[in-house]
Amino acid sequence: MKFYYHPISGNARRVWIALLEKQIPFEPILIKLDGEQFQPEFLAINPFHHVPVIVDDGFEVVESLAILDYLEAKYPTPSLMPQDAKAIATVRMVELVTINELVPATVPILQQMVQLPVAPEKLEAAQERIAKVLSFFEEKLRNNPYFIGENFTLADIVAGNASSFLGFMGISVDSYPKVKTWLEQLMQRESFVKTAPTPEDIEIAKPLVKRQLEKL
Ligand SMILES: N[C@@H](CCC(=O)N[C@@H](CS)C(=O)NCC(=O)O)C(=O)O
Repeated sequence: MKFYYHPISGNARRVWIALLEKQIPFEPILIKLDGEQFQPEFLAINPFHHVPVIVDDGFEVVESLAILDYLEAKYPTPSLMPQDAKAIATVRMVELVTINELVPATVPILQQMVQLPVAPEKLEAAQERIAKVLSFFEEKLRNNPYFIGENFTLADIVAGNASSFLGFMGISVDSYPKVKTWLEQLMQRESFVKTAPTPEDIEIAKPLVKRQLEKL
């Protein structure tokens, strides 16, 4: 299994964590995202020039959520996806709320961090949107260690990965005690520790991130 990634890519990290949790042997291939993603060989695999991609026995999969589903179907043990209807819906809700609400809400905050001009109303709206997501997570976690009770699932990978960067953006989760405890526990998992971007990764990626944020 070939895994195309970049250490600063949150989308790639979801897949990386799942590969480690499932103990699937893989060959990591770093795509530098400094233009390397536009090389014809990579565009032939992913015309959208994004990481992550996996190539398993010649079968190419793009889009992180599709990759997670593929890994779950092909390597079902340990399971990262429940079977029960309500639990499936909860995992999907948490995944999609993360991708469609939380991640876009962080854009103005990141833009400000890299010194791009951002209107104050945009920053305020972003803070409100993030607070709404955190309240949603708080409610869904109830008093459980994970979104699906005692079971660590794709919901924890996707939401945990995105939420783990909030502190870096100066956003505290202290007002959300269940989210705070959940996140603290996740950060201790080997898969999260091993895949966390290092300060050097972040430093090297800053100009790349700035260039991406300028386009948004
Ligand atoms: N929806 C895609 C998004 C992938 C994505 O945006 N990847 C970024 C890194 S986080 C990337 O490769 N950017 C380089 C580019 O767009 O040229 C997924 O979930 O896999």
